[in-house]
Amino acid sequence: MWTIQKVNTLRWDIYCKVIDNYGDIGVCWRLCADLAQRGQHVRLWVDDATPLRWMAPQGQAGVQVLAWSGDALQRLQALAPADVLVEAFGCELEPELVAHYARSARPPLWINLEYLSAEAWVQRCHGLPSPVLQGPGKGLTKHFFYPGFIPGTGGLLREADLAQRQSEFDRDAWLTQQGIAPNGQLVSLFCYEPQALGDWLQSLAAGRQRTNLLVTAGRAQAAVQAELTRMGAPPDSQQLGTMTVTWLEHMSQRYYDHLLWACDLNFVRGEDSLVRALWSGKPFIWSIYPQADRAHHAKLSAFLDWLQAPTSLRQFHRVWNGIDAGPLPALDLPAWTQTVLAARLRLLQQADLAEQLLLFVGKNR
Ligand code: TRH
Repeated sequence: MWTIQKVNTLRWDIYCKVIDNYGDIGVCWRLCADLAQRGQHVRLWVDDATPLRWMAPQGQAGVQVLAWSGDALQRLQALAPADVLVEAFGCELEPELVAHYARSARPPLWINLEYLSAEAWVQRCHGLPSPVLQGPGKGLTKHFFYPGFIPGTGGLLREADLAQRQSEFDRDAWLTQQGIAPNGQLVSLFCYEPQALGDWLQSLAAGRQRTNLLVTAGRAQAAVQAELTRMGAPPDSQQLGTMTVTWLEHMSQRYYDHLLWACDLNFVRGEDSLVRALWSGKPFIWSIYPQADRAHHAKLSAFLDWLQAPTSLRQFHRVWNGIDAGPLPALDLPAWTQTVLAARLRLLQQADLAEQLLLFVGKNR
């Protein structure tokens, strides 16, 4: 069990660059909101805040969103000095911004928040300091903070009120409110362009069981539409054999959680939705973010090892992620549910990421 230590209210500058997709801003927003809910004052500097319009339309008291643009320095100079500086996912601060922090009477604790991985090296690298030897930040020290699935890593984002929200969730009421028909099994789809998508859609349409496939906005919808066209069906089909297709709009992060909680099976992708799928306790299939050098193969394998995935779940992931050729194995939702619930239990015994970050700052500042 971890010890909860009180940390004073600190001022945080968190920097985020939207590279592609929604993971960078999704994780950063969630972290900012979580810290603010724990009494911290957070400034989120982001180069493109557009996705926050649908991701977090309600905003969050204690979080100020600022444009990370060419004139950021002028704005920064007018603000109270930060206690903690977080560079998310290797987004590099411009030299003049680094110089500003270095000149401060008490420079902030500088943290590099890294991508999530279940690989063994994460535990070794988590928390390591890296003194800055040259340039405008000379004399400062960066600290590497790695999220992770096991003790000795930075943990996963999990808001303090998540379990309560989940226990109060009324699935039927939510589905009615969203206009989603609970036709047969409910499956949510958030993915890139998996090779096996066409075969998967065909098997759902020809299945004995009825499925309502809930396709999230953006790339997942474009990928499904392309496959439907290839199959000779209208791209905006709503019914294909035993498969109903529901085309979703972009929803807020809170509502996306509800979607995961409401479904019998979730397809997720990237980083943040994977974590949310774990918290949902529902069986899921993960599209890992593909990397040119195939580094994601080892990353996926490490995750499936940690998950203690049974053979069918492992094989489904390998085919879904284009590592093995098809066919996709049959779904085994009861077994996969047990796997996810056991994994969630292991995670619940570890401190969450915001808690760990606060402890880390308390210790190193
Ligand atoms: O969008 P992603 O594929 O993000 C990826 C990964 O983070 C990857 O590691 C990174 O390198 C790359 O971006 C640049 O998937 P992810 O991480 O799940 O982020 C999606 C976010 O969008 C998540 O916070 C959930 C949120 N979301 C909504 O808020 N509403 C929605 O309707 C949907 C579908 C998602």
